[in-house]
Amino acid sequence: MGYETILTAEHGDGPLKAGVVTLNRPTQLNALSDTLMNELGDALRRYDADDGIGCVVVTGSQKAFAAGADISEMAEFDYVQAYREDFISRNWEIVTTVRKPVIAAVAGFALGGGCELAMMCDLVVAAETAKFGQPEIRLGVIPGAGGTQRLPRAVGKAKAMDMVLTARLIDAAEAERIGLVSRVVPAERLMDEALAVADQICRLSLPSIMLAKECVERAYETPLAEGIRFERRIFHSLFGTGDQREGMAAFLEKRAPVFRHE
Ligand code: DAK
Repeated sequence: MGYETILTAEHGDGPLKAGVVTLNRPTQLNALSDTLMNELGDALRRYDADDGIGCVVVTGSQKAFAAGADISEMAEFDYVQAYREDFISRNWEIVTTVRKPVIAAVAGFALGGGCELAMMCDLVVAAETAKFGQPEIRLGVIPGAGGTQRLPRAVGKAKAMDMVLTARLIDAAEAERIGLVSRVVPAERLMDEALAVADQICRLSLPSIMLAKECVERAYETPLAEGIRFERRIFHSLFGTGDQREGMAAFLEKRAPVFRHE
């Protein structure tokens, strides 16, 4: 696509493939510049709209998933500029509007906006080398891409306050223990594991995958009774799909299902 700051590729041998986006500003440790976030948003939108794609993997390098928002771009901001340009909301929030699953494959630093970007994804697969943190307080600001909200929801107040108020970095083992990441693997296996998760998702029924994601997201936005009601309506609606018929018939006939994503 002629991107400057990301690479894109497709992976898989089934009818649905995984889109893979690699953040690619190695000399700045993948600092999340405005251009990078525009390009990431563009790639995610394209994959979300592509009928041949079942989910997306976002990754960085072995040294850094992303070392945060680009400090050199922010250093001279004033309040009016940050507000008028709708800094962060304008392009970062696109990540949260993707309806297909987004998997973060994280090695090395995931700091500030990098940690926040990982938290915007649905599932985080981390290398043993991964380090997560919200060090913005050392720059005289605070997390500005959802960190003060998503972190406590993911790991609870005690750990979130520790990370946000002291800038302490946590390693992959602690991140897994407190619920920030889904799986931890040796660094050399990171992409194999992330792509295996992606392949597994791509082989399932896309409508039920997308609706399952929407239901889990609802858990963050609604009281329990409303969330349960939402889930129940979605569950009922899935009996209108061919994939439900196929999935249950295949189970009873002791064969693999062939989902048509309809
Ligand atoms: N931005 C720009 N450049 C960065 C960068 C970043 N976040 N992180 C690293 N780099 C650059 C370094 O400047 C250096 O460039 P050169 O000097 O080679 O030109 C190169 O990447 C390599 O970095 P180091 O030489 O520092 O490498 P080390 O291995 O020694 O250290 C490190 C790695 C990750 C520990 C260190 O680079 C570091 O501490 N980086 C900054 C981490 C950080 O503070 N991240 C949080 C960024 S702030 C908002 C307000 C605030 C925010 C958002 C919104 N609103 C008002 C809405 C804040 C968001 C953030 O994410």
